[in-house]
Amino acid sequence: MSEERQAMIKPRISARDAPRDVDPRMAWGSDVAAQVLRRLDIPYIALNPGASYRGLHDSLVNHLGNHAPEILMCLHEEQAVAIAHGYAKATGKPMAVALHSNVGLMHASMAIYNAWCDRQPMLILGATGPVDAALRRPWIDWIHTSQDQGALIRNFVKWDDQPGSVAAVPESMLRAWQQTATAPHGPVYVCLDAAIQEQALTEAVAIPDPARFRPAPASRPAAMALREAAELLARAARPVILFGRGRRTQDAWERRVALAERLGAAMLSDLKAGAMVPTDHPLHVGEPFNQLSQPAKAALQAADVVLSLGSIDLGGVLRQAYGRGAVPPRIIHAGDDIHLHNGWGKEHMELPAIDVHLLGDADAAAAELLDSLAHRPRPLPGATRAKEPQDNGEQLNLRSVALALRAAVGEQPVTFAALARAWPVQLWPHRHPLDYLGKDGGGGVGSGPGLAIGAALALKDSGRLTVGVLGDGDCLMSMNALWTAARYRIPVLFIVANNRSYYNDELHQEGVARHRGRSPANRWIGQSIDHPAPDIAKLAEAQGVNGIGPLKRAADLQEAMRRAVECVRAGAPCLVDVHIDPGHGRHLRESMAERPLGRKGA
Ligand SMILES: Cc1ncc(C[n+]2csc(CCOP(=O)(O)OP(=O)(O)O)c2C)c(N)n1
Ligand SMILES: [Mg+2]
Repeated sequence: MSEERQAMIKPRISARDAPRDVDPRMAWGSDVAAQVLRRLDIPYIALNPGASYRGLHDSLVNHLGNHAPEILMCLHEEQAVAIAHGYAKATGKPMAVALHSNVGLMHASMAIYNAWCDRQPMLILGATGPVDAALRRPWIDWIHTSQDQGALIRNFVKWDDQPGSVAAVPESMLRAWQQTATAPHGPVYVCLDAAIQEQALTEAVAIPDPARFRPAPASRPAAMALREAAELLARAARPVILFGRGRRTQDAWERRVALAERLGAAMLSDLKAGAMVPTDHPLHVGEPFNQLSQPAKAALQAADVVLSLGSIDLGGVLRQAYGRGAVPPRIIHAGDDIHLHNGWGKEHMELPAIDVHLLGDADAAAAELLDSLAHRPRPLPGATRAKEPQDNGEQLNLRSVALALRAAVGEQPVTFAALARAWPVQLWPHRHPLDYLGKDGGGGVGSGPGLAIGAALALKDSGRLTVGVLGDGDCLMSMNALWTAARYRIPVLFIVANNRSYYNDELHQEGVARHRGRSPANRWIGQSIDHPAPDIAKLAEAQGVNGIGPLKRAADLQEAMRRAVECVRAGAPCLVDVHIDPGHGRHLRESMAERPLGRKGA
């Protein structure tokens, strides 16, 4: 690769981290791995250091010059993976992560599980102490070597490998890349033996041109199934489209909307998947759901054909709408997720009855159906647009936080990279594929800060403002992710919906107590994060992130949000800690009261 080509790849995010005296000669085993990363155009590698990959670390710094890829240092491996996850959500592209042998991988495993359940790509490089026992240093190399490291995470990565020689490294990494970048996506793991990394090269190692190992294009569902689906939809009187996982591109967005409009179909979108269609479109029913809303249930109960485009939990949606026993309408499902179901995890969800299976890319299916279906004019139902909200200026809740943020942001587009429970989505409709990136996939609390940082890193030059609305429990679990945002000046706004509680679980305790005829009054014990309430703004400040709060009065919201948005627009991260009253978890509380042992939340 020419010097100009290398310089073109990506701007540095930290000029401070440019090393001196770079050695461009490829002379060590790990130089080969580093060169493959560069040729794959991977812009960043998030890591927490460890001696098991000191060879690779040296190659990234002293051979590549800490550029293309550039190191993003993290204070915990879980954050490194969550950042790569957020980056993938925003771009659809894999970043790299480097993880120390077994212990680093153990720390990272929850975040890998989240990325796996969210079907996001990333290339994870791990390491082990020398496989050859004769090369191990006493003690430390023995506790940091294990027989089959991939086994720790094999159940929730798409592919893993441990190349047995330097010469085998390029193929292993190219295959990993091809696997992670080919749909359906998932993280991949390549474990580099420390001895192989530290081996001096005795002969040139050829690195094949990655252009010849590209991921396959998205797969088009079978023509026969597409015809069958089109026929069903053409005859449908009351079709409903369930939008699940899809591409975050304007093209794909427009085709989804055009398909719904062509069919006059009701649109339902899923909070887990993120923005897939405009949530204030006249055909859109209710708010994006986590659990089905009443209007969504009613639309499904009235439907004669349901088209699922990448639905994450089709079986669960059908169960909620029709119960056991009732006969659901004809079901068409487009998606390729089935290729990842391995039986270890149950993230495939309940098995849905499917009449027409469009096995392949859901957006490709939407495009094909759009081409083959004639326009059938149908009156559009009245818009479910929310009334323009008024802020009475008195209550401090997520609604007033959302209104204050919106006033501060004005016309600038916002990307919500994480949304705390009970965020009033209806006040802030999704109108662009990057408006909301969906949930964390695996329900692993502690994901929010890293996801927001990764998305903000990806979007820093896009003109969008990246916001992570985090629960206090979520934020506190991964507070040290913020240091990375400060260190690399990643412009991200964290808003902490701080109810001083693991409130989701408080509600579970209330439900269980009621079910057992016991006192719900004790629900807060072992759940409340109060007395003392951690000062989250100070925890941010302590790591170099501007911290505002804790805000306890609605009257202070406007000014706080104005300052916060100004700070992020100037290129720096900022956190606003808002002490909200958990009362607006009302929906959840009511439904728990209806079904005391309902499995709400994780
Ligand atoms: C790693 C992990 N630990 C514990 C849980 C169980 N859990 C689910 S939601 C939740 C509460 C999260 O608290 P917070 O982020 O403050 O949100 P809140 O429910 O208060 O809105 C907990 C502890 C989990 N899902 N993941
Ligand atoms: Mg909380």
